[in-house]
Amino acid sequence: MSISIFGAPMKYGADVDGLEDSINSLVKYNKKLKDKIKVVEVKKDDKKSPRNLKHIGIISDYCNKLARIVNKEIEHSNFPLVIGGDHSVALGSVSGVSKKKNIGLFWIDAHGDFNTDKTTYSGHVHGMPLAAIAGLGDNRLANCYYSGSKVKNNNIILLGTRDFDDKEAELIQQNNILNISSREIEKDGVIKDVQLALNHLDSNIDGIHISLDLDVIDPSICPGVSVAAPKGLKYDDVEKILKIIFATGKVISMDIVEYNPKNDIDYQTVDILNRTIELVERLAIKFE
Ligand SMILES: [Mn+2]
Repeated sequence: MSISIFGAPMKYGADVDGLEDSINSLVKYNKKLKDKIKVVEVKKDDKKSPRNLKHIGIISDYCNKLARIVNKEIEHSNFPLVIGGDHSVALGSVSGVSKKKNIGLFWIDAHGDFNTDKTTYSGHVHGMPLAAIAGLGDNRLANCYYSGSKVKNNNIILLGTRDFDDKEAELIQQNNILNISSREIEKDGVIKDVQLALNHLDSNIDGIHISLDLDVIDPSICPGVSVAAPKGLKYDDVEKILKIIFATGKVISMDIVEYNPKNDIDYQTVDILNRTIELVERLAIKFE
């Protein structure tokens, strides 16, 4: 097995500037990554889109393309690692990984990302990918790469959350998604909550995908994200979470998203991103 790292410098899901420079800034910070990362280019969006689904056309095209690329890696038994860009790209990677597979999904994020075109206030698609993965929302998202839901509701775990829209929170409850907040993790400790989450998954899953949004980490140490939310996790906790999940030997793919160099301070966030990539490279090989 080898790791294939892809750069997905998408910004349209967050509809803010800065994310388009994510991969450039990362490889400037760690020049050794330059030859390792294959960038999946984002075209310029010049089409009109509805207010509740901003840039839907370019995002759904991109996710379909990324899904094909990621699926090819899975078929070759490689480990795809997608670096964002905004979190909408995870719809592409999860769609690619989950084709013909029953996967478990860890969505490690300050937010629920469980809005649909009906519940959203902002219209930003990076707040919708997890709902789309569960088969909800606009068809262009819910039917990405292949039609229907990508992961069974009971195999989706939200971890480290603390910031939801009202209707989004309702939708998460209605769909019985296991949601473990950052406050619960602080109270219980990482080991207990991640173990609880692992026990919640089907025992016969074909693999686990981890989608790590850097905004799960406290913004005082990880400010370079698009939508910062206070009272986040310590970086140490994120490392522990990854080590415990990888130790199952079931992790087959991962995303690390939302690094926005425009909001970074003193290279804190790019350093965390770089360290996390190095950790994932070690863990993926150790537990293959
Ligand atoms: Mn997210």
